[in-house]
Amino acid sequence: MSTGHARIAGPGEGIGLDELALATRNHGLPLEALRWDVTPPGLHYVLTHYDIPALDPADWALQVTGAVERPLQLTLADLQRRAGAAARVTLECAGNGRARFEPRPVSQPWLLEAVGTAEWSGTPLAPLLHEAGLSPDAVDVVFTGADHGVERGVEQDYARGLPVTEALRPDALLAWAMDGAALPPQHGAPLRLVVPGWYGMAQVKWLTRIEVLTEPFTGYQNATAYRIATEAGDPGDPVTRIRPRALMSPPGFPDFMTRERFVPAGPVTLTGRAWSGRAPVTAVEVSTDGGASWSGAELAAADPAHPFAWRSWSFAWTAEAGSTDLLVRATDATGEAQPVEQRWNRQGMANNLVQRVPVTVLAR
Ligand SMILES: Nc1nc2c(c(=O)[nH]1)N[C@H]1C(S)=C(S)[C@@H](COP(=O)(O)O)O[C@H]1N2
Ligand SMILES: [Mo]
Repeated sequence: MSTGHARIAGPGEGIGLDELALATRNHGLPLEALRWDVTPPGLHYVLTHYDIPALDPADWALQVTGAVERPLQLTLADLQRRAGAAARVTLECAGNGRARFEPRPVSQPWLLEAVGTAEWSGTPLAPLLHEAGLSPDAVDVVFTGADHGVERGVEQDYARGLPVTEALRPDALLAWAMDGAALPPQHGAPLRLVVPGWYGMAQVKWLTRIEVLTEPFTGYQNATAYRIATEAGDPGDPVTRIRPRALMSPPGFPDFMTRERFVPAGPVTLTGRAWSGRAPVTAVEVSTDGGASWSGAELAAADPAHPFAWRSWSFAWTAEAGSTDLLVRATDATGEAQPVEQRWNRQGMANNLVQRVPVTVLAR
């Protein structure tokens, strides 16, 4: 029986072996890697629902079908002869922050680290849809991957529908390269979709099929999985663009097991990154007293060449011996700041609760 809802962990229930199995397959960004503008290969987070499919680029082809005048079939070589395009984009999984929800929806147990920034390159999507002659009545465009599995009793190919207005954005691209090299298997080789600003679930990997629909797509990943609802049975709202978030590179040095941070007393420059998929980040604030007071951080100027890439921030802190919690929060041009109290939902989606970094400052 499929409910589409994540099971909610019981009071005090620890992370189970099923969640651990997901966590070891789907790794996050080590937060110290926030130091790079573009995440070094291998440190970008990975999220794969089923298995990485076996695809031979030599006999792989992309179908463009559905409500189009001229269905297309293109090999990788066909695609690579088309106009080129590239974009530096910060991707974040919609489940980022799930394991911090109380109670915890049981699924991939991300804390904060399901994020990364890459230079994606390939060819723009819109000209391909126009060449196929998409119907003027088009509503959604469905992107299907070669990976196959079962989720809450529903067997499926991974498929996501995207509103046609988003699919026709000039910056949506079909990417065959990441950071200047062929896509690695875990990131969708030979071809994936990149729609800047949207949470990760929209960035379909191992793409084999693009289908134009004249009505809304009702597949599992749109209608059931990626929803924001608090009540069982409530269809809720779809997960779409990335909410604002700032993260801090944890300062000082960690305890191996607890990850608690130790920082020598004195001047410390706190640094990190901030992003939003909805509107430019307008402010980053830091609290060094556990959230009692907030001060503005220095935010790097927006780079018009990379509107959907994270921006760096820094904050000068004078650390005094003792224990404290460091917090950071971003606000974007919609006016919305990250919440300091959780805004819970059943699927554990889009939890942009502020990061809290407990620190012990060592007297020197
Ligand atoms: N075909 C396919 N595409 C997919 C997924 C998947 O399981 N299958 N996972 C999605 C999710 S939930 C996320 S967060 C991103 C992760 O992209 P990455 O692994 O390249 O970081 O891929 C998306 N694209
Ligand atoms: Mo995701």
